[in-house]
Amino acid sequence: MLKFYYSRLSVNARRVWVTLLEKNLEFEPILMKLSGDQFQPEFLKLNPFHHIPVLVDVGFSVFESLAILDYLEAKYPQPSFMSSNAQEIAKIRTIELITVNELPPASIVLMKDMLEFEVPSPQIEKAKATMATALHYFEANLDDNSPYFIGDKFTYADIVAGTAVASIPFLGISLDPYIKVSKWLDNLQQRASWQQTAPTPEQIEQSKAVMKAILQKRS
Ligand SMILES: N[C@@H](CCC(=O)N[C@@H](CS)C(=O)NCC(=O)O)C(=O)O
Repeated sequence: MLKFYYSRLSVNARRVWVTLLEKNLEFEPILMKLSGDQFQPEFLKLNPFHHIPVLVDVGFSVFESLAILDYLEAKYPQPSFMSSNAQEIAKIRTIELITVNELPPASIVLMKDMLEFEVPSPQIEKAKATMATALHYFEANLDDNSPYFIGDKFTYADIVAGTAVASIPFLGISLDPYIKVSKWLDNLQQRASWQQTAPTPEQIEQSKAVMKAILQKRS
């Protein structure tokens, strides 16, 4: 059976978790405490960079969330969340890569500010501007008459961007000015996979100390 190493609050893990559920795959969830489990020698054999998520499929292990999604799509193609149309593939990949390349550095700055680290205000303004650019881009790529980025087809663009955008309000940024993004997120939140993987307010509160320790270690 598939083994999925994850943590409840990880956006990087949530995109894999949603995909496993949406593909109706059976898996063993292995909950990691990021206060230290990721540095255990057995885990470092799976990912020497000490990050979750990790997926192990009968002895074959993959880390890096987008590589895991590629693996799941190739090995378990039905239902598919990719397209075979060139323009749609480009659009899906662009949205995935904006999400994983642009949002995390900005999120870390905003999280540090929220957790009362001393962050210079130009850095905070830059992080907010990056968030706004990404949200404007998503808004411009959604359509009033379709539920998803690729019309009626639910794809990795929705899974990857949707699980990340859902966490943006916790960083103190309102999604209200982004009407289409808000409606799209409401659609996604109707899905069982979203509801099953959403962190509770208590879990978010409890995770703050762990996040603070990880950020202190990194800086
Ligand atoms: N690029 C990686 C990022 C993974 C990542 O940063 N995971 C965080 C949790 S969201 C983690 O494991 N942090 C613990 C650590 O680095 O020690 C991916 O997409 O899988």
